[in-house]
Amino acid sequence: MRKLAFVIGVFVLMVLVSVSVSAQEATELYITGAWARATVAAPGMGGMMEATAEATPEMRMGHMGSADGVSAAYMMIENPGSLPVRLVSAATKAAELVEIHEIVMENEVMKMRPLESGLEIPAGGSVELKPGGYHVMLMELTQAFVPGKAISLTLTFDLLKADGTTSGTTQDVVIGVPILAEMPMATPNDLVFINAWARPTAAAMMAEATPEATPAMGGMGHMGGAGGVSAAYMQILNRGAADRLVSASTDAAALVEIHEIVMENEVMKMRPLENGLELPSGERVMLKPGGYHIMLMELTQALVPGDAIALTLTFESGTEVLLGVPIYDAMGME
Ligand SMILES: [Cu+2]
Repeated sequence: MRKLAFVIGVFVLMVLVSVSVSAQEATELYITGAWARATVAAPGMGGMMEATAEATPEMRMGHMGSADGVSAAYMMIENPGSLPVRLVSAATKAAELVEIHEIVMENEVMKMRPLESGLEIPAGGSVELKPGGYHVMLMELTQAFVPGKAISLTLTFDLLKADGTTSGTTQDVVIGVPILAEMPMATPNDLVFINAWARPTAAAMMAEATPEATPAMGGMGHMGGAGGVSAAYMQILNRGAADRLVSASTDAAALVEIHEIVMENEVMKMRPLENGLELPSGERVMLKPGGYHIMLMELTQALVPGDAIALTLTFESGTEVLLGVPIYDAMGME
């Protein structure tokens, strides 16, 4: 009898453990207001920015303007989950060296240093990365950071147990980070964009084409480099009043429309949403392959995995959001 109770006990324990693991796998973070500082002036203006006038403390300390260049990325990270997480590292192909930094005062001198154990975001809490504080330091840049462009940034989080110790599991979150010449105005974060991604246009990706990319769909078989088509997907969580996504634009595509896919006489068709995409208050709307999507047509450049595009979303309320959208194939990740 005691042995049976033990076996049942072990079984119950295993079930509990597996439940907690799957709960951790479902960890979802809300990352809003991401941006990175430009290292050059806007196109056409020419030359390097005046480092002293424009750079954030991080960049001045990092010898901005030197040949290899530095920048920093900022954002708000919210953790709506029931367990804490810790941002332990970040990576991007736009920089060889990426560190999570903090800025501290030592003997009245501002210094920045790597966060040895990462940056913890408590359960139900949030942490803001901003100029003069926590930041993702981008060093040994592999490209100029041009205003209006965006970079793809992979954030690696250690999933923690309730007591703050590691669960041994990490989770990568890929975000797009738009590049700005100066710190943006604080914007309301009623709208949260989760898991945004845009389809690569490389030929190798055609095998996984979805309806949006199928030649049968309005003859849009031009997946490929410039002049081709792609689509952006994301989840939009509206924590504010009811609103509508009415338009989108990016310098990566000459023509951008908000589409839906419908069945007409047993034929799948996509068409523009005449009145935009409704975003009911308190709800989450999914843009995904085979459903709502932001159609990118007349591409001005190939969309290469590991890069990102800057997408401006305009809402009926007048809100405008500049969102970085990383280019990668998320098809196998749902
Ligand atoms: Cu479409």
